[in-house]
Amino acid sequence: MRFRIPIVLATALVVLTGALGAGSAAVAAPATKQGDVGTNAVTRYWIFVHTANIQDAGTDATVRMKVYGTLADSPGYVNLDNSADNFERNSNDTFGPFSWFDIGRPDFIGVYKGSNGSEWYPEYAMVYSEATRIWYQCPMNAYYGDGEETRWFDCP
Ligand SMILES: [Ca+2]
Ligand SMILES: [Ca+2]
Repeated sequence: MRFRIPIVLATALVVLTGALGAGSAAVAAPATKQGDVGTNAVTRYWIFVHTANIQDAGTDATVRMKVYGTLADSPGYVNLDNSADNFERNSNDTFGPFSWFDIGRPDFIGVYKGSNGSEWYPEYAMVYSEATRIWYQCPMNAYYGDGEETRWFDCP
């Protein structure tokens, strides 16, 4: 009799621990939140950038973008480059397709500019989802200097 209570308590603890473990596993299982590349169906995305039509707006620097969605994020910063001379004054550059796990609705973007080119003045970016067939608008109107810099913009 004298060992019965501790054994019951130990059993209760094991059950409780098991329940807690199962609970956190259930919460963690759907990897569909910001900070994650997600596990949903793969969708193709396109990225469009308009560089402003003002003096010295263009650059030859490296530009990379990360898209933060309501369900997940793009897998890191993707390099924005194609065969054209990109990010010149008043230019429209389209990049893609990029195959990512569904990020949901684009919430905001992070845009990196390298120091290997002059200043840059992008006016806006758009992210297109082939799943929803919507161009999501991300106003920028930002001035990047000669140096390396990352800035973030809402896609309201
Ligand atoms: Ca250029
Ligand atoms: Ca290029």
